Parts: sequence; structure tokens; C-alpha cells
Amino acid sequence: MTQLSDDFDCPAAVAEGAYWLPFSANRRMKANPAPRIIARAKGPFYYTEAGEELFDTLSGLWCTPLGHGHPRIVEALKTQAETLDYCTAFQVTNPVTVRLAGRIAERAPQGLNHVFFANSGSESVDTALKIALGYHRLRGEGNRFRMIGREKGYHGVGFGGMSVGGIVPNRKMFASGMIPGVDHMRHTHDPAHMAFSRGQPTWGADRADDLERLVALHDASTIAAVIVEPMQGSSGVIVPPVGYLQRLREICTRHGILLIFDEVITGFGRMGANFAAERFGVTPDMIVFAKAITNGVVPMGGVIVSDEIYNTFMAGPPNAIEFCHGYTYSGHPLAAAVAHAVLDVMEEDAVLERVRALEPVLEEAVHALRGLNLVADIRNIGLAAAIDVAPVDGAPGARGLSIFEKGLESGLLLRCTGDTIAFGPPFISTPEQIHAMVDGVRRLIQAID
Ligand code: PXG
Ligand code: PLP
Repeated sequence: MTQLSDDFDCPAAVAEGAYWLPFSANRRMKANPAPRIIARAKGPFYYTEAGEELFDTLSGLWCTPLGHGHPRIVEALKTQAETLDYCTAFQVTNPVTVRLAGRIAERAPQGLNHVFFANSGSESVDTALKIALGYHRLRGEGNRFRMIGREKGYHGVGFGGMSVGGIVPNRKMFASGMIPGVDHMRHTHDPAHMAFSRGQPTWGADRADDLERLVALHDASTIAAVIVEPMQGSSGVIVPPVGYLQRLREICTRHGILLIFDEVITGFGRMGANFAAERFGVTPDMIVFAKAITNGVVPMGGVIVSDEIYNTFMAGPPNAIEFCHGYTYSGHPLAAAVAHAVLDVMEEDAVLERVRALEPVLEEAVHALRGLNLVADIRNIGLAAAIDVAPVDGAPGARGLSIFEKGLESGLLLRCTGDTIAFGPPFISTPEQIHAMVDGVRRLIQAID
């Protein structure tokens, strides 16, 4: 099966450096590559070249919730590759992709009925921002060009996404390339008021009033859209306070500002619902999705837009291209076929019910670490949780890195950003696997205390 000869020395090749890893400490990895080279995966486990089994604590990068090597998905991929492996996306289409748009719209909140496909979260975010600009321009409100993001937000790495994003290391190197007119609301994480919250914190809804402050500063007539992750994933599972998203929705509606939910992590089950919009009872004007829609098997992302937005674009001259935007691989048939299999599995195996049943298991497990010396905060919602480990004075991130590396030696592939450990276990995890994952992390934290 493999195209690699048996004598390919992967650790040596990594150390040599032809491959530049994304978002990675390349030199640290090159110093000791072997434990980090994954050879295969099955269900909720990875296996290293050396044969070590690693529990996939973040479902890939939040993208493989149905586990690896799912037979239904593999079958769909093979069949589609034999039937239609690629289809031009501009001016023609194919039934697999068309049907998928309908199935996604059926699962989206009422009124969000139109899907534009891209191939990653980053592309999908930039697509949503461009739709917002186009929408206002078509309505004769071209002065609405500002985008409002939020501190600690992650919206990918495109120029638009990094500009509305609020993660400092992702911004500072590229500060000169930020798109103009972006401002940021404050984030909602304040341990003084909400440490060790289970589910939604009760404090913090009025952080949404920050949007009113920015509207007063810039004037609503200059603001196109507000983009937020309903639950901030990358910056460590920051859960929206009760009433916060509702208040954002009210303010946006009052001022004619589009509300975009970036559901790249929360979409397709992570919150125990198809979308966080449903879980939190707030309907945005656009939903950005990616990741879980294809279980990570083939890249796909997209934007679900309201009838109002779609109809605004569809009102021009009948033969005109309404939206001069799209990707060579938009709506790729292999990705679409895989997405159908994902939606089939989610329905037939009652996956959302399973996530809802696992939510209290994960909640109990992680909050049991409260009281450990180094644990500063614990948060959870849906099948997502995070633990903040107190940083070493003068060396932020050192404990996180140490926990990550020790995890590899004890059967856990962990996601540590800074000193925060995030958990997004596969939906197919057993309660025992979730307890074992958290117990493993308990031992790792105790070991560095
Ligand atoms: N929006 C959100 C909310 C995301 O979480 C993106 C956009 C960008 O998607 P792409 O497919 O372009 O990477 C993301 C991606 C982590 C982690 O450790 C999270 C992401 C990616 C990698 C790691 O939490 N989110
Ligand atoms: N660069 C060049 C030279 C291209 O021809 C294209 C697409 O035709 C792109 C970039 C964009 O690639 P994609 O459509 O895969 O985003």
C-alpha cells in the first residue's frame, strides 16, 4: 500500500528540514522527531511509527469526531473517487454537492438556507467577510466596511481571518498586513467572576455591550459585520455567558449589522446540536463551518447564509456572475461524498444524543481536577473542555509544553496552547476512555508540581 520504501528514515528526514511544519516548534521537533511521527490511526487512537498508541484527545484538530478509518466514510470516498473524482465548480456542478448543500441547510437554523462551499475554515471565514461587504454594497450601503471581531478569537490565517482574529502571536508578525477598519470587542473570560464554571457562566452577558461602545465610536453606518465564535475554541474553550450571544444578536439587528457565527469547531455536533446557534438559541445571519462536516477526511468548509443575504445577491442582471468569488476546489465531490457519509452516520448512530450523554461525563471528569495545586481554571460545554495550568513565572507555556511531551510518553496526544490543555474527544469515545484521558492528565499535572 505505502509508496514509501521500507528504509525511509522519517525522523532523519524531519530533522533534515525539507518539511516545514505549520504552527509547530520546528527546531524542537527536529531535535526528537520519533515520538511525534504518526503512522496510522483507527477509531479514537493514533499509532506512532514505533507502535505507541495515543488517544486522540482533540479529535484531530477538532475535526475527526467520528474517529479514524470509519468504514462508511472510507467506502463513500472510494466509490466517489471511482465515479466522479473532480468536477469544475464554476458554471457547472454535480448532484453530490448540490444535494449536500440541501442537507446542510436542512440542519441549519430556520432562514439559513443557502450554502457556499470552500475548503477550510480560513477560506470560509474570508468568504463570509466578503459576502458581508458585497451584501451591504448591493443594498446601497457600501460605506459599511468595518468588521468587528473579538479578543482571543480565532478565525483562521487568511488576511481577513487574522485581522478579525484576536490571538496576539498570530497577529503581531503580520501587523502591516491587517485589513483596514477592523475593531475588536473584549473577550468574555474573567476568572475572577467565573473560574471553574460548569457550562455557561452566569456572569458576563454585559460584555456584549462592548459592541454598543464600538457602534458609538465608529457609527453603525460604517460597520458591515460582527464575527464571533459562539464558543471560543482555539483560545481554550471560552464559553459564552448566559444571555451574551442574545445581546449581541439584539444589538446587531438594531443597527443593521450582520452577525456571523464562526462554527468551524462548534458546527456538526460538538455542542450536542447541529450548530451552536441551535444550542444557544441565537440565529446569526451567516454560519461558517468546516472541520467536522467531513470528519477531517477530505478538507471542506463553507458558509450558510440567510435568505435575505442570498436574495440580495440574486437580484442583479440575470446573466451576471453575482459573487466574483470561489475556489478551484469549492464543493469538491470527494469532500461532498464524505460529508454525506458523515451526516448519514450522525443520523443512523444518533450521534448528537451520544454527545449529549457524554457531556456530563466529561464535565464531571475535568472538574474533578479542581483542587490540584497547579490548576487555575476549568471550563466545559458540549464535548469540549479546557484546563488552565498556572504558568511558571517568566516562562509562560513551559508547563504546557512539558505536559504535551510527557503526554506522548503516556498514551495521550494532547492539545496544549500556552499552559491551557484543551479537550475535544471524539464523539465515539466511551465514558471509560474519557475518564482515562483525564486521569492521565491528572498524573501529568501532578508530576510537574
Ligand atoms: N475558525 C475557527 C473558529 C477555527 O477554530 C478556523 C476558523 C480556521 O480553519 P482552518 O481549517 O483554516 O484551520 C479555525 C481552526 C486548536 C486548533 O488547537 C483550532 C483550529 C485549527 C488548528 C488548531 O484549537 N481551528
Ligand atoms: N494562483 C493561481 C496562479 C491560480 O491560477 C489560482 C487558481 O486558478 C489560484 C492561485 C487560486 O487557487 P484556488 O482556486 O485553489 O484557491
